[in-house]
Amino acid sequence: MTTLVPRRFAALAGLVAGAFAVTVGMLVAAITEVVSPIDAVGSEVIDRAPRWLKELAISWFGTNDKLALRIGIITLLTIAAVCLGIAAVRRLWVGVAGIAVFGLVGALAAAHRPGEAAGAGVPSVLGAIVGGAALYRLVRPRPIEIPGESQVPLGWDRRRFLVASGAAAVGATAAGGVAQALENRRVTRIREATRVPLPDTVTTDQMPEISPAAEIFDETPFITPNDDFYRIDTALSFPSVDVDTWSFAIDGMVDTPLRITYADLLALPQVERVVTLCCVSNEVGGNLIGNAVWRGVMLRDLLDEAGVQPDAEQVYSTSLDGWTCGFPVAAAFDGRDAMIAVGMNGETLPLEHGYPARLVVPGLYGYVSATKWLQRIELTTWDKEGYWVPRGWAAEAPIKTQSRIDVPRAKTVPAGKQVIAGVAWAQYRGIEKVEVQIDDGEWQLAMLGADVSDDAWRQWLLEWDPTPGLYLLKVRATDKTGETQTEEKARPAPDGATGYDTFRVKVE
Ligand SMILES: Nc1nc2c(c(=O)[nH]1)N[C@H]1C(S)=C(S)[C@@H](COP(=O)(O)O)O[C@H]1N2
Ligand SMILES: [Mo]
Repeated sequence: MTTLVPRRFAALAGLVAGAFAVTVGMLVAAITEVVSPIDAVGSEVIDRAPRWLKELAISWFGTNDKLALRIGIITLLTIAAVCLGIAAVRRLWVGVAGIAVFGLVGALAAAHRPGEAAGAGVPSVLGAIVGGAALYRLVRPRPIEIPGESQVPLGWDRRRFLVASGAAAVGATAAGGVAQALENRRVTRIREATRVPLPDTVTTDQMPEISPAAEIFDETPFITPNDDFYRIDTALSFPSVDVDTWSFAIDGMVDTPLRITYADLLALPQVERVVTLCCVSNEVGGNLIGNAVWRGVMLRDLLDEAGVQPDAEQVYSTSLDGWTCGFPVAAAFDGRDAMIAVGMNGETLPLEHGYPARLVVPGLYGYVSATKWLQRIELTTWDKEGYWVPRGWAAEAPIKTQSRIDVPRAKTVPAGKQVIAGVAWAQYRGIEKVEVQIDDGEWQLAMLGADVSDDAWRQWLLEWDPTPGLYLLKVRATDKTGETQTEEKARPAPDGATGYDTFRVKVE
């Protein structure tokens, strides 16, 4: 005869065992420097998510979408662990098998990640074994001991249960803490390396002259500081890089495949260019856009050295974490300054933005061109598809002419002299003019900030002296080909949002 663990304690047992499984998996992964089980599953979710879900995640959570994903996974695991704990009371094998299934999913996900070997599945397997053992230990039915005639049957021993679960909880917390500390140490190690300044070897060839006249209002600085620069990528953890061993290849349909180390890259002639980078997921009026001075090597120089074969159609690049994208070979040779960047705004390229090297191609959305943590540049045909293409995004994606209202920012402003201001961009074509419409009035020409580069955005400003009332502000830009941005509203997918940015403001 046996006595069963009460339900709420069973739930606790499931929770503790689940936590133990996950944290031991994380710890083993951190020690062996392979992808953590949670990140592996998270990355698989990202890779498999349909387009509408990705769009929804970005529109709900913006650049916090990864945090939201982690919280989502942990919530699901918590619910599953509680259910497995309760189920294990009546059928112990259900609980243990459930943990095994989660372990298997984690192991398969980890082994499937680009750049990870089959051994990356080991942490999940070990975690599942430890978690399964903990669950077994906690909810295993015990024979009832009847020590003395006059005493109640002991059976399930609450005190013993609480001590065991307490110990498991402490173990899980310790494993999780050490795992996190090791991961932090790994990232700190790479960040330290990014603090090494780049050699002072930029050629003065077309150095960007950023005249003060580019800055005609303060709210949106012409150059976006690195810390404020938007970050979009599929990476849940940063790839491990060591510039002493890192190199990238230029190969595929070339005469001479190249392998270029960090030292090689820094020894090549360095240039600087002001280029505004923009995400295709940027909504009209959105902030997934930033302007920086990129420093690096002209891509065409390296491609010339490799000798691109005439049949090559696509410059297809891969990152250290297995992300891919591609753009037409023509874009590397049509005169635009596509570059392999190693520096950003006077600093070594930050880890978030692709250290040690990334691609920057003026006039193309990031998802087809701007590979961070560069690993390989392959010359190939359009048969190969970049990461986002099979996920419903266009294969070719030139940046659309757009403009944004940044001032006024508040919904209510006092009457009197002030400005309406913002930025406009049409990378590689350049901005010709910006016009503002107030309610149904005439389109008025805005004043433009200095034209630093056709590849960079331009600030614009219109003086305004409103009396109290409600106003609807609209902006539109015209690029140097004479084309005015379309008023037609389109969602970001498949190749970039369109429509006029508007702002409704109350003047008091
Ligand atoms: N390795 C890698 N590079 C990547 C991506 C990615 O997911 N992984 N995302 C691209 C996208 S969609 C954009 S918009 C830009 C954003 O660059 P940033 O994060 O430096 O602003 O990086 C591109 N490069
Ligand atoms: Mo993007």
